[in-house]
Amino acid sequence: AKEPVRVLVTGAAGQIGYALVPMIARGVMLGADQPVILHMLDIPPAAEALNGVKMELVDAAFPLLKGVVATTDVVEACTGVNVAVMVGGFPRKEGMERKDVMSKNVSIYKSQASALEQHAAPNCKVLVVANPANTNALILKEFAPSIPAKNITCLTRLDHNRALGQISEKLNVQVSDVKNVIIWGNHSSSQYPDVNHATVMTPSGEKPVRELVKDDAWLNGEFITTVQQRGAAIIKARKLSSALSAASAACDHIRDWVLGTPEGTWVSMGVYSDGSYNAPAGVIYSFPVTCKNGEWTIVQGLAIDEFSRKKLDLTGQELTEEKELAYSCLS
Ligand code: NAX
Repeated sequence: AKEPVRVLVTGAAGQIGYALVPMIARGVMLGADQPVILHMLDIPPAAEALNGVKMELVDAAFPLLKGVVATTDVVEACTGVNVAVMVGGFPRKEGMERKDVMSKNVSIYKSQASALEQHAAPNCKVLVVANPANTNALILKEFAPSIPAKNITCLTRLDHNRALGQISEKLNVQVSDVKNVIIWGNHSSSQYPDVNHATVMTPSGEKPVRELVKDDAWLNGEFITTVQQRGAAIIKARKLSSALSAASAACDHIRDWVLGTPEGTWVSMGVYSDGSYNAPAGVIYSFPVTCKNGEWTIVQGLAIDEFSRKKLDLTGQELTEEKELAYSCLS
């Protein structure tokens, strides 16, 4: 039997946490044959709710779940974890300045970076979900210098999956037949969902999305804004932000990272930028990546047209500004 993998979920008493922990305990994240021990962290005001989640995990009698740590102590939460999914953060409240929200999250991610650096298992893989996801991940990276930069990522897979979903709805095809969309840049409304290299599997082989959709106005307009604004549309409809889709995307992200992407398929991940595609280096930027042996690699050599270039630059510029804002909160 395999050794259990320890998976940390921060903000585990929140709504994404509530959707995510049962998925992890069912093997959706790491495989149906991989036992797990869940480490759940939240803050003291949520301690009772967190304990309730722990009670439900016990009651669900998940065969793969070999243990649950539910705590408000960040050191206890981080100790020995192999995977860390960072969902906890400070939400933007009405009337709050961008700088105030950034400042709260910078201080959270700075201290959690140190705890992970000192107490997580070697080679721990980190996924930041909490917003501003890219910049929280960057702060985590900066304050955990002994964790390799390649081990720190942020979630743009939800946006990627939303783009696949929109194409599948438009063409009335199975979502599993659509692949290789790309989310470039920031997990914010400046992100650029790009279909220029995306394909659909049809009875007569793989076809470019653009050839099948035959509606460039839609692909360059409504499609992009729908994906960019989808989070807001969910809030409007549900009066709560995306949770089950976010949890599912977090599982997809870690599963593909650990177990690999299928041959010929790439996915979107926010990773530490080396300046590929002339994106700004030194920010966490979402790129198309393939994964093998537990490591991601940016897909290289894709053609970027003028329309795309502007959008890649715009979202990159926003990330550079967020980085500056985050650093100004440190001093
Ligand atoms: P909730 O407010 O329901 O849950 C957040 C939880 O984090 C709360 O239980 C809170 O007590 C806890 N928390 C706060 N500070 C903490 C700290 N220092 N340590 C540990 N836990 C702490 O929010 P939820 O809807 O679950 O969303 C969580 C985060 O995901 C938000 O930042 C949200 O903006 C972000 N999202 C990111 C997405 C992405 O694709 N990257 C999509 C979904 C989501 O909007």
